[in-house]
Amino acid sequence: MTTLLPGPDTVAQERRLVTELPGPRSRELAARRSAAVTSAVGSVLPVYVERASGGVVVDVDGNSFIDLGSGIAVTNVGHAAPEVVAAVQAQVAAFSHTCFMVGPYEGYVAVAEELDRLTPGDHEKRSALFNTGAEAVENAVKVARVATGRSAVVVFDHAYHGRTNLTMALTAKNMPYKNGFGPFAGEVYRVPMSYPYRDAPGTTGEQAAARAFDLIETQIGARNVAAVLIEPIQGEGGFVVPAPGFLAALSEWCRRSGAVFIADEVQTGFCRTGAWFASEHEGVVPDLVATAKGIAGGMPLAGVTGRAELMDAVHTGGLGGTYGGNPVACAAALATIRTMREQDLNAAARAIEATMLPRLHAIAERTGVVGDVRGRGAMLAVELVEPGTTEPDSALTNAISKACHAEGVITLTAGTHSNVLRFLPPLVIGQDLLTEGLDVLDAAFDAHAGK
Ligand code: PLZ
Repeated sequence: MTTLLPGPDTVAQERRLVTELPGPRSRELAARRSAAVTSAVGSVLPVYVERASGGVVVDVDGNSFIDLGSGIAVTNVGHAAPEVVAAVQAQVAAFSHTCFMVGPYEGYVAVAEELDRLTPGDHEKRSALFNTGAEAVENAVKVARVATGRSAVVVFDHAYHGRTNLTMALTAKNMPYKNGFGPFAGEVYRVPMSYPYRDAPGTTGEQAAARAFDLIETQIGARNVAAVLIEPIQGEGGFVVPAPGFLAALSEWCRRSGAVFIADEVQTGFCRTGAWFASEHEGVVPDLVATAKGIAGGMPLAGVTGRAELMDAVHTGGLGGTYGGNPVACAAALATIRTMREQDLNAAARAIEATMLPRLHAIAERTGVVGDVRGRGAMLAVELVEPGTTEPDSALTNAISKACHAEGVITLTAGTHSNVLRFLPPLVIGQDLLTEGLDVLDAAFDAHAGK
């Protein structure tokens, strides 16, 4: 009953292409897919996955890819992390579902304890568990509205918060997330983000925040604001790191105005940036934190954690869901967090930054097509522009990303203008594998933007 699935020890940690891409079995699956799966759901890679382990993903034709995407910042502990696999197997054999709202169990409580401990601030906290990042964000807004008795939610340019009706409204980018899907939820107000690369040179975090406050105060009214919601480093929006002081100024404004400061740490959380949560880099203590993705090593789980008096302001039964805090997902989360502690994956993320940043800066200098290199820890990106300008170059971004895929390296793009190449390697990725991935990236830049 406790047989382990193949882990990092049994799947070679290597890049190895043995067929053309996509290979014959992937092509067969693509044909079946187009006859069975809606074209409304897209995929980045042209190949179909058979297994994954540590820092590699193996396709159905036996091609092995270096993963610099972690399934969009999810498998921070690596694919098929042994402790997570064992915990899931044990839990699924014991019981896989009762519904916490029907028959509660320890795993949910233990995950809440971990979240209450790990999220910034040593105040009294409470947590609730859900399935997806969008659900977590949406529930954080529900809590903020009940706790304040107010309705307005302030969000930022380039923000991404999900695909449900409320979170589409909270998300900035029209295509592909919102186009045609309205009408959207009301009482959502968007203000400018601090975006050091694109703001006037020298704009401080405080100045960028003042620009937002002026709009909030003139167009919404501070006393109508239930919450200010922000990703401490924007994810889908292009790994935008706000200027120092921006987040702290927002948090302070919320405190003064009686609004709830919500950090969407769905993509930044769980060691991704070299800290448990990205808010910590700015010394910011959010009132509520939304988590998902990296929390459970690939199982669907999400959380809202925050000040006890806010979380407990909601009437009993007001938050929940059939699967929220599923026992198998909770077991995976506890094993994931244990692995992160034992292997010090915050240090691993910082080591990845130390390896990658100089390489990304070298690409910027060599090619002249990179306007900005940014990010923290193992959440790094380059923003591609036409040489000598700040004009976004999405075609080049796409070409380089595809060239990496063709050579067996999984890369992702991001950005309002789709001109950001982003890197989110599993934090357990070996140094050799990472270096090889960067060599492939170098070659892709040289082939498409070489001088
Ligand atoms: N908040 C900050 O990054 C999910 C979206 C991929 P879900 N990001 C990946 C896509 O195109 O759908 C995300 C995020 C931040 C919320 C979410 C939403 O998390 O688990 O996808 O609902």
